Amino acid sequence: ATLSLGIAYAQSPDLSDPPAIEGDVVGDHGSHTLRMGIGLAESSPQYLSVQYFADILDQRSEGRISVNVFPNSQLGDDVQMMEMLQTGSLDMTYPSSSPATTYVQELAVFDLPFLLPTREAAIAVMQSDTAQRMLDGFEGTGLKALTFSENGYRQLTNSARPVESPEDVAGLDVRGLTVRTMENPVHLSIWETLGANPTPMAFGELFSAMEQGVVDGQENPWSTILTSNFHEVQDYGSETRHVYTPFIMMISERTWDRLAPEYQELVQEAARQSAEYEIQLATEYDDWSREQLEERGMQVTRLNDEQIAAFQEAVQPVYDRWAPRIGEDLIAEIQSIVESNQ
Ligand code: TK8
Repeated sequence: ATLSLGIAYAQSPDLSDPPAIEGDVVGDHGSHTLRMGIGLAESSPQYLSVQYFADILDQRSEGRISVNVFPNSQLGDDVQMMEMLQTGSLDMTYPSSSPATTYVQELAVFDLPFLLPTREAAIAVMQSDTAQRMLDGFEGTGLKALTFSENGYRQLTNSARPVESPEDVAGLDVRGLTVRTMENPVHLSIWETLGANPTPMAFGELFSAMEQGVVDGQENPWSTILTSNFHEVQDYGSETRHVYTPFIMMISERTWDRLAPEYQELVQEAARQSAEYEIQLATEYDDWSREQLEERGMQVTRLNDEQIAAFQEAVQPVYDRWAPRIGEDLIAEIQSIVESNQ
């Protein structure tokens, strides 16, 4: 976009091309058009990788399986679209893991703050048997979970003040920040514990809620903040990296059951390949997006180790409260994957 000042901003970082599509063409088992709704914009890693998913299916089925993608939450938010998959009124969606905890409670482990310290560790966890068990946990819900991919490290933005400590969130002489959270109890607990006024809300309603001052802030990865134009309504950002949340690509069980086994295999394989590509794009987008946000006028605070530690300490009650419910064994399992993949 060219602003009136004449500044032309880059629309995306130098992105890797999608890997060449390999593998045989599958047999003719009839034609299918899969409608997929996603929350994010056309410029997001999520959308770009879904295009690759569609290309794989198109090429390897010789055009018999096509995917129509509806971005920008236009068909509904994560919660609504998962319900649409259950009833069969939508074929596919790609929500965050956090609102999907209503189906598979174990997924809430990803909502625990500061659990996954590096992207390498996060990827190892997403590719682990433990993670596969969570995907398998959807069986019988009407949703078939195909793969994890990266939503990413979440960062706090707001329109009220720079934030570099939990005290800045809570506000000492001023009121605590009103922060939109995903529809998930652990996230609610994180922001309550930090002294904010958490307000769970659908992602699709967030921009106008910030624009109208219904909430002061929100938290999402830099790439989402940029590709959703949140900088237009958020002056301050803080690199809190307080939680790493994945996406889960899903297909309606009704749709799945209508696909021939060879088509099912192809869809599963394409989902995995596109997830790998998505993770790569999300990685390429991450720091670049923060820089772009700064260029576009957002005041971004980088937190040093000590400042991060202060947040980590402040949210300890979230662990105390949630660890027993999420499962100490599961948390230990995740921690051991983290330790061997630092
Ligand atoms: C998009 C959502 C979004 C998530 C959120 O459908 O709600 O904040 O991070 O990206 O899944």
